[in-house]
Amino acid sequence: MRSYHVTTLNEFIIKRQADFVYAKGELSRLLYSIGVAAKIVNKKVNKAGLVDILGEAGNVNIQGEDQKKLDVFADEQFIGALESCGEVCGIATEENNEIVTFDHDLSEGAKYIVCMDPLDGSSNIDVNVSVGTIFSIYRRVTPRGRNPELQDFLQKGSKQIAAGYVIYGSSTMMVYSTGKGVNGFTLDPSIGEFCLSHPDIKTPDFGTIYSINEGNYFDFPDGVKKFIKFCQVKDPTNSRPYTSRYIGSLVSDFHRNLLKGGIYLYPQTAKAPEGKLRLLYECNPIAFLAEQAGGKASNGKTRVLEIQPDSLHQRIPFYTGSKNLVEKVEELL
Ligand code: AHM
Ligand code: MG
Repeated sequence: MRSYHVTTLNEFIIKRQADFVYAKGELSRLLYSIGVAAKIVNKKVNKAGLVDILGEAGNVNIQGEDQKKLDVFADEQFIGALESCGEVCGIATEENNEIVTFDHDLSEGAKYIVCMDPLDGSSNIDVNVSVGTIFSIYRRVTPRGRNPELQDFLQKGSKQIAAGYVIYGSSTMMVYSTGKGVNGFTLDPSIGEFCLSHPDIKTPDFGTIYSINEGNYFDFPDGVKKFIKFCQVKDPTNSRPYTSRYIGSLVSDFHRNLLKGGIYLYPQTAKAPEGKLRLLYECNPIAFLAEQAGGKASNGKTRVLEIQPDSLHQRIPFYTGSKNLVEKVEELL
């Protein structure tokens, strides 16, 4: 008789705890809480297409409760989960202008802070396109036992302890790294568990997909325009190895390119002179995963993980994915 065993996210987190000599389970509990909140958000995202039937966001539903916009709902879920897990002393999210600090007894002495985009690409929900949650975990730098400060959040990406994303797609996945490779878990809805489906993800060194909003072409720096032409022109063997794919949902575009090999580009534009994507909770965690999978992430000049942040919602130009393509963009820029 054959026996099948799936490794659940929770089992995996606990097994991996042993990789860290003095680990006391704090990070494990934190990651576990993110997994639980992700399942709750997933349930809500899956029902998003029913809002026209059950009531629009901003309206009052049949039970008399206010319907919340999904990004606000996701923000509240993750903040609530991280606050009650007791391992986090504060969080910065796309939905909050300032840092949110947890100053009750439970979080007293917690050593981690989290930066998060609770529901990235949420403008795509109306048309049933995959969206995602992106998270980044740091150890605080100010002393424990009091409220965290801005400087705890303005750390270089290279200081991340862990980072990951959840993709709410044709299936829901959580992909994360604690700095020892990248692993992906697919949610099995029948048992309500994330199961290890993509162990030790490595991205191809030579990618062929490029993902960029070409509608902004005339605003792009010359180097990016040259890069697009480089991808479009046939090579000496008269074939065209590169192909363009752009969903407009960072987690989905990055996830596809991570598995298949490619580059995601969001340069500065006239509308977004600093770039569009946020360093703390979009670029840094994605860059951490890209590097852990053998890829690269750059702002065109500098390794993303080496950039010293100066504000919570700072934006940067962002190029990430397979080595051959990120190096090519850097060369042309
Ligand atoms: P958001 O944080 O407001 O959702 O914006 C981020 C999203 C990314 O997911 C996506 O890659 C990018 O914005 C798409 O931007 P554009 O529509 O300009 O191509
Ligand atoms: Mg976002």
